[in-house]
Amino acid sequence: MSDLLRAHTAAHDPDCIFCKIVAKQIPSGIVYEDEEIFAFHDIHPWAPVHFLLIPKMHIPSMAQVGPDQAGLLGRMMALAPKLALEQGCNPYPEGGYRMLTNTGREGGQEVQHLHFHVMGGPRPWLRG
Ligand code: IU
Repeated sequence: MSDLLRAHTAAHDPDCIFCKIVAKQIPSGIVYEDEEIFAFHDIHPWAPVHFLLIPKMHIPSMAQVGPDQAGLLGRMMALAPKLALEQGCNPYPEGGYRMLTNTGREGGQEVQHLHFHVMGGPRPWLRG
């Protein structure tokens, strides 16, 4: 782990709502779970399919990510198309999905635990 990430990261932040979701202290619509990755339905979906893909480890945002997290992030990116199809997104290229992450206040980030929005399904959507 990089010094930067160590300085900003604990495995679990007791005050973080997404850490509580990962720990199942707060219920969620679970889409996927393995040792290091968790996915659940967004409570306020913007699209017919809208789930959040997160690391179980408490990483506040992309601003704390460095080369040591490349493997984890790669596994998350590679998982997204599989989960998107399982959740009802139509196949590429007519279907597909949108994946985005907000970073920091000016980037529109509201929850300070790294998360990727995965959205898809027939348009139009609420946003974009
Ligand atoms: P943002 O990128 O930090 O702005 O997105 C946070 C998302 O987390 C937003 O779409 C919320 O609807 C979603 N969310 C959730 O699914 N469950 C929760 O308990 C909370 C937020 I708090």
